[in-house]
Amino acid sequence: MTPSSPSLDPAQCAALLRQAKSAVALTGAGVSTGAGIPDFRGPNGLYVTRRYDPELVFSIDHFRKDPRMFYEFTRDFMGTLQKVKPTFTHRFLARLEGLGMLKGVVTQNIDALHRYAGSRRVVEIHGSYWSATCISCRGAAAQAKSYEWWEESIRKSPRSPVLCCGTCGGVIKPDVVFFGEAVRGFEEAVQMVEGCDLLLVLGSSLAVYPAASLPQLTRAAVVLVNKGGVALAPAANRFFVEARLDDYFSQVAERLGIAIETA
Ligand code: CNA
Repeated sequence: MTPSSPSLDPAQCAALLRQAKSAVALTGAGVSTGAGIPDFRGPNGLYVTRRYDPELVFSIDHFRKDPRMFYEFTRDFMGTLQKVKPTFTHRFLARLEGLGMLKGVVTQNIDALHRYAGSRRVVEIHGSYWSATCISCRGAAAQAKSYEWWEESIRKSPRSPVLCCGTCGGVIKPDVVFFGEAVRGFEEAVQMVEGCDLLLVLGSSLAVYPAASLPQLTRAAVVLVNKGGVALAPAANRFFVEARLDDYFSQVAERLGIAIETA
């Protein structure tokens, strides 16, 4: 990952977690690949397979002109999401929070798997499919609150998968943050990171701003666990661990004596 920078073995990570009073996790797409959801920049990521072009799919300008590509992506994505379960790492983070060892999770992910795993304080800075709004009248699409709703609604209208507002006929857009839109809950995310005494940065290339700026806001220990490169310069408080998340955190959990039920 960053060869010249220090790493941290699972026992050392467990020791940091034991000492921490206000640990926080910042997660990216890599935390969900173990559940079968491709990331953007890993070997099966959208930037590599090019099945969908993420910059078009998640472009707000393109969506306003023609939302069909986004809806085709959403139909496939919902098909995948219905089958997935939170990974070991999602469940481990929820358990840490339950034990009072983690203050909460800031996530760039839109898959809501932290919620499914039982995490209570989750700041989804790139939004999620949990709610949706009409781009014309700004009315909330009240029923949009589960993968099942999206999957079923799109399946019911196979000829034109684009969902429209019951009030004005405008296009419904999930409250996922697109390229060109402002992130959500960023103030809370900044407060959490500034107030933490340990930051876990998990499964993120840190290529997307402003999320990528968060680890720079703290002098507390920052443990980055990722397969592949991370765009953060080495520093005395930063530990770079090149590992698969579920493998690494199952060892950390073992050192902490925390048993996580298998899904
Ligand atoms: P990214 O840029 O794709 O980085 C993910 C990183 O995780 C890559 O460096 C991978 O090599 C690494 N990785 C993949 N699997 C593992 C694993 N099992 N263990 C350790 N490391 C692994 O994604 P970021 O989150 O950094 O980029 C932010 C984008 C991606 C946000 O806008 C997200 O909304 C968007 N995204 C989200 C999802 C999701 O919700 N699951 C999926 C794909 C993209």
